[in-house]
Amino acid sequence: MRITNGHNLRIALQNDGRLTGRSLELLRGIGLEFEEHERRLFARCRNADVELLFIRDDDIPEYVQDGVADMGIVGRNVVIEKRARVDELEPLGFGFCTLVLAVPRESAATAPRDLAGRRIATTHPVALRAYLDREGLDARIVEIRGAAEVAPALDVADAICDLVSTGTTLRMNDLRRVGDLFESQAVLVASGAAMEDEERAALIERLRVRLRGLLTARRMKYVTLNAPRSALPRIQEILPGMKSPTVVPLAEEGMVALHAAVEEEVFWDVMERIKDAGGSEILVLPVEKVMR
Ligand code: PRT
Ligand code: ZN
Repeated sequence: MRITNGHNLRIALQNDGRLTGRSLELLRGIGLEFEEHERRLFARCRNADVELLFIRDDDIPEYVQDGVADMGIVGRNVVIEKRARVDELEPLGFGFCTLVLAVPRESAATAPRDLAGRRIATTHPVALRAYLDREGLDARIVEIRGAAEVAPALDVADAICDLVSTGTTLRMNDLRRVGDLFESQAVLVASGAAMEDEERAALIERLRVRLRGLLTARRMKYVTLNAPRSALPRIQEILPGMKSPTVVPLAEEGMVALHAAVEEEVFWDVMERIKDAGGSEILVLPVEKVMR
């Protein structure tokens, strides 16, 4: 399907970083076709009136706020740090991390309050300031650009406030987590101006609906199975979710085939109970494959 309404919609993405690959993959997943070339600022979509703009992630919130781009994909931590006035439309389920406070392993500090009067190095001074004010904690913020984790070893700071995902960086630098500020992930944001423009808002809404559908599909598995008709009420009770399953009669007398979508988190539990209830020939497919 061609998405076009005569209005150019511009989406800002990180040009080269942690979020780039998954952002592009998500946009392709909702049917946008484009070729991105390294170090190019723009990419046009072949099948939609959409243009991609590749920039540093730090610039994305402001560009979207000012309407230079209509939408963006960026870490929520960056939106917070830039104090950008943008509409957050959807969390995207990748780029998960937590902004934390950490101290050298040998430090006596065990909680954020122990950092009163201390120096904290961070690339997130705005978020840290807000946190310290909220907690009534008086500490000195040492704003840095690069790797915060080396600041204590260089005696530039007594603690750091940095993003953590696996925790490897903290461990490798002999740092210990003493408090969390907030959790973050990649989010889809839109500019207020674009949302007020009827045509652009309509296109944004279409892309958002597709994204939501794709993200939901990724959390689901599609199941087909056979069962005696007599087991149907029991199986329908076990199958949680979306809608009632599709039921198709089979050539074999008294047998039916069922099709249903099941959430990934409860999937194995549900499958075991369905087997106990008489289900057989269970076949599982990722919903995404079925969608296409
Ligand atoms: O060049 P540009 O400015 O565009 O990129 P950048 O270097 O500023 O950002 P980049 O690509 O490193 O991160 C982009 C976004 O990814 C961040 O804004 C976060 O929203 C998200 N993200 C998710 C992370 C991490 N996880 C993460 N672990 N960003 C940074 N880190 C760093 C962290 O700062 C620390 O140095 O990774 C280290 C810790 O990782 P672990 O796995 O060892 O805990
Ligand atoms: Zn950056």
